[in-house]
Amino acid sequence: MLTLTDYLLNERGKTKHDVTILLHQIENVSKIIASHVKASGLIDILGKTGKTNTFGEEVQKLDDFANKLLINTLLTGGQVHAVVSEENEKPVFATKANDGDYIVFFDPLDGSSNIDVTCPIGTIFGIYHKSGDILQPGKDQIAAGYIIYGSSVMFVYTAGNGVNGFTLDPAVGNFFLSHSKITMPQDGEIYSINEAYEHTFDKELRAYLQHLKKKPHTASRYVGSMVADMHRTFIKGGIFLNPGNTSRPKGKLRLTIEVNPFAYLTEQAGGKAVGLANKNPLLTVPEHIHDRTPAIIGSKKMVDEYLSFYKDGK
Ligand code: FDP
Repeated sequence: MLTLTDYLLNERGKTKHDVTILLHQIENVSKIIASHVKASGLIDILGKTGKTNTFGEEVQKLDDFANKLLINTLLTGGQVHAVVSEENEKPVFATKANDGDYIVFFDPLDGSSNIDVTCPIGTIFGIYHKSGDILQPGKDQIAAGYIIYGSSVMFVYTAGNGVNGFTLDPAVGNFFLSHSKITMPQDGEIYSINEAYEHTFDKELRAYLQHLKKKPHTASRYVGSMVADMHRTFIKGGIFLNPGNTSRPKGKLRLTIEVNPFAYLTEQAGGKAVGLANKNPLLTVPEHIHDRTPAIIGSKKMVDEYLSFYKDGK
């Protein structure tokens, strides 16, 4: 019975940067968020704040709570130089007294439109060293991960040495190693996309979707919460697509906050991710912290088959 804390301590010293304490702080926050998510149907935290974030999207109370808790914990914990949240227009910096070495990008509660229907939601994070600019390519991530608040709560992360998953035992209050060295199946049978937008996709993607429908055993699954759809993809294999379309040429997902952490985890798990112009999103230097990118992520063979529908892979 190895806890996440045991695991983090065992890993100490094996990587160039020591993010043990920082990951432990994220773990602690995630337990508190998890307890609030579980209670959200019972207490009067459910519902909307009535506010919109800087991008005009509705902010829900639980998002607000998770966001403030993460920001306050990380900025006062002595490990972090700056945080970049999906809910904040600009980075927030630690005071001189609390200044640390790391920059953490996070989405405090991804898939928030699923909160009030009790579907899985999650927290996503990506960690960089402050020696670079705030805007670093995803390949420079030191660690990345997500916490899924579903039928179980799981903490899944990589620090460049494989992907490991820990499941929360709510009675004990500890995450225990349950999914050691997660490997994404090389091929899969599930595609995950919001097909309501099919008429807005390019002809290559529409042809690929028609091809999938003709393949035996192919199934479609779309929760509409990236963490849940990607978690299934890690475990069962498949392909997750949030492509550009005529109304949103760069898609909906944020490069730094959502796509890069999952692209790094996917690479570590033996899968494949492509973004804008079907290139590896981890190589893109972001121009803005809230840049969007198309994201096609999943089992290597499925992503390669998707790419074969594009001339020159574009
Ligand atoms: P949400 O808006 O509910 O927070 O980027 C956010 C996200 O959810 C992802 O988790 C999810 O994959 C995507 O949006 C769903 O987008 P569509 O509703 O356009 O399918």
